Amino acid sequence: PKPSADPPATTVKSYACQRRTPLKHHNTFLTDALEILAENAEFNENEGRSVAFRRSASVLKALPHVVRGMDDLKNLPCLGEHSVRVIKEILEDGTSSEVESTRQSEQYQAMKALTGVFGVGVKSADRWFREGLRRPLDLIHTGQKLNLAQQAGVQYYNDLNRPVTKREAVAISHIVEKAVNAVLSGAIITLMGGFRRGKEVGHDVDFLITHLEEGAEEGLMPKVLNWLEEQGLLLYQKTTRNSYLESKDGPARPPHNLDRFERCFSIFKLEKGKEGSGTSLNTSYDSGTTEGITGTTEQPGPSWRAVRVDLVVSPFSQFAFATLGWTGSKLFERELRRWAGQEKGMSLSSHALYDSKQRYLRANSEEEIFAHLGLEYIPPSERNA
Ligand code: DCP
Ligand code: MG
Repeated sequence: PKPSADPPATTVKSYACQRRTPLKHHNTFLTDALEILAENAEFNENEGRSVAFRRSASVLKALPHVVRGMDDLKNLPCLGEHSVRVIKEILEDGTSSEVESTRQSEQYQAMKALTGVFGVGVKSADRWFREGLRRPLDLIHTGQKLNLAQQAGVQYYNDLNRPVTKREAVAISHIVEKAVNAVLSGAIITLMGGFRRGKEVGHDVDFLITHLEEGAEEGLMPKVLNWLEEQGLLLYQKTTRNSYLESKDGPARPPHNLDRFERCFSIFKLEKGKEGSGTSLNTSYDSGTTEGITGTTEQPGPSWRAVRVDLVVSPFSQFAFATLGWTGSKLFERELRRWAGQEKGMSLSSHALYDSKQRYLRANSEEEIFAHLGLEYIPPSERNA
């Protein structure tokens, strides 16, 4: 330790939505560890603990330098006692015993593997773990009753756990554009989620679809899905109507906006070797095999792979909110809503923003929403909280 002047203290704001968090940062050796503990807390359905670890990790992601000693943590917000203890151990010993024992625990590994099956949540995974199941194939061997999503999840397990590349995301974009354009002209299709934030890989590909003409987007989802099915491009799909009623409902809320948000969880069949060519569509797929919700019993082979794709349709009046809500990261979203509620008495969703007097605040861009919230605009590439 040298007695010279300290480097200027880094000031870090306490809400993730007040900070710039780049994709690549300097402290993955710490954040990976904290995120293991966050994940394990989720497996134990301890949300408070999980969010605490995620917030700690997120603060370290925003630092412009490597954390080398405990002095570097001075004045940082959100670092709870437990996180500080873990960080200290890693700085001193190179690893944290708690993180390592978690990583190696049978429960963590089994929960990770079982929740890694598309359609399997923490509750089912935990029940199966208690029944002695450990791996996805155990679900088959022990004859568990699986819903259609889980059946597809097991069937395409390897593909769905292989990261989707940017190149593949672009290939899927071309397919989605072609599908949407075939059933409605003038629709706007935007890549959301991690890829919008600049990630090179993702666990899925997220799209938001809208149309400048309010109402033109109605009924779009089933038509798009039909088209995709006819082309043999869907391995699985399930559409849910997003219940826009779940939050507190003010009289100012325009009734025609209710129940219009549709989300489709799907699995695409992506032909290999055509990524990025712009002509990923191919009519040589076996015909008539995609009826219903699990279309095919084929296994991915050398010619194609399964890819998780989420499609969301939004009316244009909600497009800015939907864009902000679907860009992520998940923690950034959570922090935006917390900021809105706790600091501004407002209520933010992917549909709308209401002020403290329940008045609807109109917005045509993400920039306007940040302004309504009294926040400096943070571009998508710096929302990797
Ligand atoms: N989202 C959210 N809350 C949810 C689900 C989604 O806020 N319960 C938002 C934020 C996410 C975006 O939707 O960024 C897409 O969700 P993903 O799970 O696909 O997350 P990412 O795209 O960020 O990550 P990945 O690269 O793993 O797909
Ligand atoms: Mg995603």
